[in-house]
Amino acid sequence: HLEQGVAEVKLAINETKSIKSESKDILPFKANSHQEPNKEQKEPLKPTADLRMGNLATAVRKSGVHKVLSLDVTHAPRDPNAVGQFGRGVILPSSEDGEVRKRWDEGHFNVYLSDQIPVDRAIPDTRPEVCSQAVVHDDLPSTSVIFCFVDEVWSTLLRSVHSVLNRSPPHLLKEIILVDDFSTKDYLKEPLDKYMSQFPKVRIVRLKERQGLIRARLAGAAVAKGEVLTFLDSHVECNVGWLEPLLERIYLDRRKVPCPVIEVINDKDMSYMLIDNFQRGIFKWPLVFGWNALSEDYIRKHNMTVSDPIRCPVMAGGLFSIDKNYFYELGTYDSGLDVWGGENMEISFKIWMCGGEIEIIPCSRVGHIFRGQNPYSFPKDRQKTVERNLARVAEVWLDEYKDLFYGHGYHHLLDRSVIDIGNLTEQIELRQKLKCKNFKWYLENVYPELDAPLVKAEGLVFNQGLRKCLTMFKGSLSFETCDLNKQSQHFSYTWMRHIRQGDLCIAPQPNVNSLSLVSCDGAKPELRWFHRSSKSTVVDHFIAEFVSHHTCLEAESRDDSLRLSPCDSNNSFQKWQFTHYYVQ
Ligand code: LR7
Ligand code: MN
Repeated sequence: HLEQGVAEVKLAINETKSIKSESKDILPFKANSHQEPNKEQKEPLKPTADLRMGNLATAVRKSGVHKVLSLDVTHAPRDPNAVGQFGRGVILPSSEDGEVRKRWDEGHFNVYLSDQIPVDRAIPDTRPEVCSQAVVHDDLPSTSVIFCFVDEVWSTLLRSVHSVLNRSPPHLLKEIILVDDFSTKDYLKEPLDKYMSQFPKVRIVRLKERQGLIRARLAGAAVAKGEVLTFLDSHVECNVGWLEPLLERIYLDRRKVPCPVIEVINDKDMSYMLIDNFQRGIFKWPLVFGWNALSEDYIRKHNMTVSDPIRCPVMAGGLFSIDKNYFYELGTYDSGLDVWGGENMEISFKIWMCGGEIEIIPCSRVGHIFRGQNPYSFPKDRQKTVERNLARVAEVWLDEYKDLFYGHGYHHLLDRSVIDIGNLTEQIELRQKLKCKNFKWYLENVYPELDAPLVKAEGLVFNQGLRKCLTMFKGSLSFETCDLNKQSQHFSYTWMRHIRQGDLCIAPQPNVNSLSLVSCDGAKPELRWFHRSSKSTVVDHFIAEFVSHHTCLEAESRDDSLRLSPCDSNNSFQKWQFTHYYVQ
């Protein structure tokens, strides 16, 4: 789509002499190499003049293209010998182990070490080589960068902010919005206000009570003035040239939602580690996010190079840009999601199913500290919070596939008298209003690799002892000679672990040792039968777990009826087999 030729990008520079760029040919100013050590280096947490990049340059907006501006004052940093400089890992003497341990829990990473590393340290430019030569449009939209945080560590919060200030073309960075999600730490109050007051582009929004990251991000979005919203976690380091490739994708199509490659800042030695190419965001059941390398086949088939955008079924959640108006058209996040978790699934399904696309942009790279644990407390139980969020997502977006979610260990969430997932009317109406596609479409078009059979097994239910098949006739159960043509012999074994035909499910009646048919209801644990539904096991029991782990479904040879009996691994009348099994 790009026009050829490099148009002028006129940059008006202040007296500040702190830009060092690789692409000197398009930057009409002299780069300063910064070799002299800075006097202030002993106090790494204090800002220096060269960090004040706020109004460094204003570009003339013209419709043309230019090479990605590799703005990076820190390529030649103030103090090349500083701790952790250039993204190097640091091994502290073991005599400091105690200090490291003492401060670890403040952030669940090496806070003691982080505090010694300059807030504007240089990191290696890990982009694929072609990225510095790539061109982007001159008239890209501007962005508001939104960091929400609760009790973030001072040095990592500052490093996040400085990496944005230093490595974003000023004319594209409208503002940085820090949303304080009701932090408890004093240093995040006046000291933070004071520190940030040096940077005209930084605004702080304070929430009056703990909202969680979803509603905190929404509070930031509500006051944002940029054309694009860029969300980042508050312990990141944006790499050289990170912003323009993201904005370029939105410029080309406002329904694209680009994410940077998320690289790793090591939680122990704080080194900046590059990650493998061709990784995409995926999920497995029950909606568990993960990374997955594109297959050789896929790469070959699509002729992909290392710098091509990678389509992602889901995003990790923390780092992405989105056209602000588009974000609102999509109805933002489900604001009923609490604290942490699941919102990445929600926004991903919403984007794909309602006409957008999620991509990872290899030329845009941001380091993130992956922590083993959340370093803040949850207002309610962590596990319950995440489960509830995921159940909301499943109910709104997964259609008939929601059984796969519940069926992977979340059966208990169906009992709404125990778990209140809140009102979903607004979300369901939104999906209708936006005329979003269904989840089947998503699976077929966006994530065909996902294994998502609607039931675990189906077909005839053969009893090994009787050598006959289960039959439902006029509301009762019996056995007949197996016949695939008879619908009365077709059952399925579902993710709810029901033995089901139509809307009827087989229910144990422990008092009379027999079985009945009742209407299926996922919330009723008594309808669940444990059956090893594996393609490799030929026949197996149906254990009525709710009655007892040792009670099994048995065929009665005398009158072709069904009964409950103590499980016996040698009794062939307790062994059953469906025609088809879909689960490994
Ligand atoms: O109540 C809260 N209020 C907040 O403001 C809880 C958190 N937060 C802030 C927090 O300070 C941080 O800046 O929200 C941000 C994200 O929280 P993290 O860093 O504890 O989350 P995470 O990195 O462990 O988890 C990932 O999944 C989350 C699910 O809700 C969010 O989407 C995070 O943004 C997301 N992080 C990433 O995508 C980075 C890469 C991780 C991976 C894979
Ligand atoms: Mn994080």
